[in-house]
Amino acid sequence: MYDWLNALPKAELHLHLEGSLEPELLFALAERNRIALPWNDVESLRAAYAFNNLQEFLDLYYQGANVLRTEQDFYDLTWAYLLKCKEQNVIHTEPFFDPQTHTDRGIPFEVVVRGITQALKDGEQQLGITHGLILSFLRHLSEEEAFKTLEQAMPFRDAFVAVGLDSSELGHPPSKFERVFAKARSEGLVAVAHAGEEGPPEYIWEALDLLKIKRIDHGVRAIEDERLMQRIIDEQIPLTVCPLSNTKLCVFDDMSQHNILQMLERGVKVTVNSDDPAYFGGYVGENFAALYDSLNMTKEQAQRLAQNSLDARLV
Ligand code: ES4
Ligand code: ZN
Repeated sequence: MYDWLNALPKAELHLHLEGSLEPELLFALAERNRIALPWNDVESLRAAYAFNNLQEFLDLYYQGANVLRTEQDFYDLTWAYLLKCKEQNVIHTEPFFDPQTHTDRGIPFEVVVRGITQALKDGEQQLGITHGLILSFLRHLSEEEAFKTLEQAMPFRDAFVAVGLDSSELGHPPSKFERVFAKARSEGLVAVAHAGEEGPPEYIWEALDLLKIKRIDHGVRAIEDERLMQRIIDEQIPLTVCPLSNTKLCVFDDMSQHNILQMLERGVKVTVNSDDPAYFGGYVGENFAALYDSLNMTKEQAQRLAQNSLDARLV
C-alpha cells in the first residue's frame, strides 16, 4: 500500500517553504552564515518539536527561519523540498512563502523571491515539477504592513499566482485584510486563506465572502456549521487539509479522530497536504500513509484525494 500511495501522481497545494526547513539544513545554514543557535545539535532541535497549539509551533518556526539569509539559502531550501516532491510523485506544487518573516529581519524581498523562483524554475526543467508560488501575508501583523508587502511584491508580480493568509488565526479574522485582498485581486492575483484551522466557521465565511478566496487552507472546522458545509459542497470549494499538522498542533487529539474522510464521503473537495513537513513529521507521502494507518483509507479514497489535488490547482 505505501509504495502504491507513493506512486500516485499528486499535487501539493498547502506547503510553507519555511516549514520544509529540515533540522539538518537549518544547522548547515547556521554554520554557513555564522549564526549561533540555541540548540546544541539536530537531535535537541527535533526534540523541541512538541506543540500544544498553533502558536507554540509558530514561535519555533519563525526562530528557525532566522538562518535563511542569502539567495542561495532560499534556493537550497526550495530545491530540497522539490527533491522530496520528486521522490513522492508530487508532480505539481503551489507553495507559500512568508515574505514578512524575512523582510522584517532586514532580508531584501528580492533576495527571497529570486532564490525561491530560480529553484522552482530549475525544478520544472530538471525534475518536471510544475508550480505556482503563493505570497502569504502574516495575519498577526497589521493591514498596513500587508499593504507594504504587496507593494514590494509588485515588481515581481509575474513570480506569483496568488496571495494567502497565514500565522496566528485566533483574534485575526479575515475581515482585517479585506482591503489588501481586494487590491491583490485587482492585480489579477487569486486569493486563498488559512481559515477554520483553530478559528471558528465564521472565519471561513468571512474568507469566502470578504476575501473572495478560491480555496480554503485547512477548513476542517467547517464541519461544525451545516450551512457552510452545504455551501462548500455545492460550490465545490477545495479544502487543503493537512492531517499530520492537525494532529501535531492538537486540532484533533489523534489521527483516528480526523474528519478528512468524513468530508470526502460527504462530497467536499478535500486534498492531502503537508503544511510544514520538517516540523510535523512528514511530507505528502507520510500524510497519505497516516490516513491509511489510522483511518483505513481505501485505494479508491486515496485516488479521489489525489485527483482532487490535481483538480484544485490554480495553474
Ligand atoms: C502555519 Cl500550520 C500553519 N497555520 C498557520 N500559519 C502557518 N504558517 C506556517 N504554518
Ligand atoms: Zn499552513
